[in-house]
Amino acid sequence: MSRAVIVVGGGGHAKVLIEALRLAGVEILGITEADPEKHAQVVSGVKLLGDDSVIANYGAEQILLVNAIGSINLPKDRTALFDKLKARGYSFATVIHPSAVIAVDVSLAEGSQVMAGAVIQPGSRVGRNSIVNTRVGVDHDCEVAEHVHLSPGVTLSGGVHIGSGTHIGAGATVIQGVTIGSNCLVAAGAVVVGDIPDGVTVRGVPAKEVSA
Ligand code: JB2
Repeated sequence: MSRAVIVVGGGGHAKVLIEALRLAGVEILGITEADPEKHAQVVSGVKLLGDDSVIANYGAEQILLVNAIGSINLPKDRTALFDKLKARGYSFATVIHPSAVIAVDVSLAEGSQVMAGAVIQPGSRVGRNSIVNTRVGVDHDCEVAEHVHLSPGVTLSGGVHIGSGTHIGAGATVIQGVTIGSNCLVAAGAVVVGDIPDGVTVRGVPAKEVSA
């Protein structure tokens, strides 16, 4: 990765990303943060530059952005931030922790983030702005769409498809060949053994739909 980056968001996910960026030898110019009360802080040794208006001080060809808005539910804020800054002409860095094990033919789209200890097996693809978080296993021939969050410890068996905007909670397991639609929420620890339509929330072992 050639260009220096600005990390957008100064919370817990920012710390995880900064660690991966540092180990990958990426220059970090600073963090932008929406909460003005945090502007005097330093996060993992990186200074906060101010709010997102600071980004306009840098040309889109000068820097790359890193989306540090995580999610514990549907990643709507993360998605909106990505779309807003893309519309302004900026590009996002793809962040890969050096300890991740990624097969040579795996496709990682713009702004995807692969954290420490993750394993992505041959034939799999990860879409734009998606997070493959700490110790996630993505087995062979999986399709993870854009704006998806695979929380720490998630296991996708072979041939699993995950639709855009879906959040898979920590430690959840999805068995071989299952398709989960867009904007779904899979609760932490769930075991998904059958397909899930768009917009559905499931929890439990085996995972069952949660009525709204
Ligand atoms: O539009 C924004 C914006 N919206 C929220 N622009 C900028 N620059 N910053 C924004 N923020 C800031 O992102 C919030 O003010 C907050 O400081 C930060 C989000 O940090 P927080 O600690 O609330 O969560 P997180 O997104 O870093 O991490 C969540 O998701 C991760 C995947 C947490 O739930 C983590 O525990 C989780 N591992």
